[in-house]
Amino acid sequence: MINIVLFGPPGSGKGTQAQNLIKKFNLKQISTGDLFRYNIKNGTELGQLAKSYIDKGELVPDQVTTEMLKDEVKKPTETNGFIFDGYPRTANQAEALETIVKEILNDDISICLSLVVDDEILVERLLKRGETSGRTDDSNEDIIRARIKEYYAKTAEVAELYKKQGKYVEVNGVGAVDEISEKLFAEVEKIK
Ligand code: B4P
Repeated sequence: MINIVLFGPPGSGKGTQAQNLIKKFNLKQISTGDLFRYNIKNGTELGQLAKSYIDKGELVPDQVTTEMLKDEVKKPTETNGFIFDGYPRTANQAEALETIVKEILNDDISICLSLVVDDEILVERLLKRGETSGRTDDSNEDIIRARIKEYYAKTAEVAELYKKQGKYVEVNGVGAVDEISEKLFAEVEKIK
């Protein structure tokens, strides 16, 4: 199996690149952001809780996020592996993911692909998406900047963990979507 952690700041293109990676390698994507948005849309208890954090640009508490992810990994599926998109975002989530992948899939994380994009480009991309997406967390520059700040405060440390394991690969996330995908494909081919 190929189990990919797709990593990077908000708006770095994780969701966009996950779409190309799943097609290329026949993987299943699990996006915690998408799962939260699905729950918010359907007015579930989990959605209401998540919304109160997402609307402020904060991370949803680890325990809630990890339980939701675990339920998704447990669902039976025919796949060559998983793309974890937007998870882990804290050191605690990274440890939890290791256990989940070992206990449920009897496997390991293969690689952490990290998309590197300058902060000002992130703000520009997210404001542009906010014009059409209806996403409350993309509607205002202060919330976008809060998300980027939260990323540096809590999420950047996840990179250290994968670096120690020799699984961390940085890819420039600026440029045409397909060109970035080709660079990601090449990194996955190396570990296949
Ligand atoms: P996510 O849904 O994960 O969203 P994201 O970080 O905003 O986006 P992503 O990096 O996937 O960017 P995308 O491809 O869409 O998280 C939303 C919120 O949910 C978080 O802030 C947090 O509150 C909560 N959450 C999620 N996971 C959590 C967790 N594990 N723990 C706690 N809380 C969690 O691209 C962005 C834009 O850029 C798009 O408009 C796209 O078209 C554009 N773009 C992409 N690639 C481009 C390129 N190469 N050139 C130009 N534009 C590009």
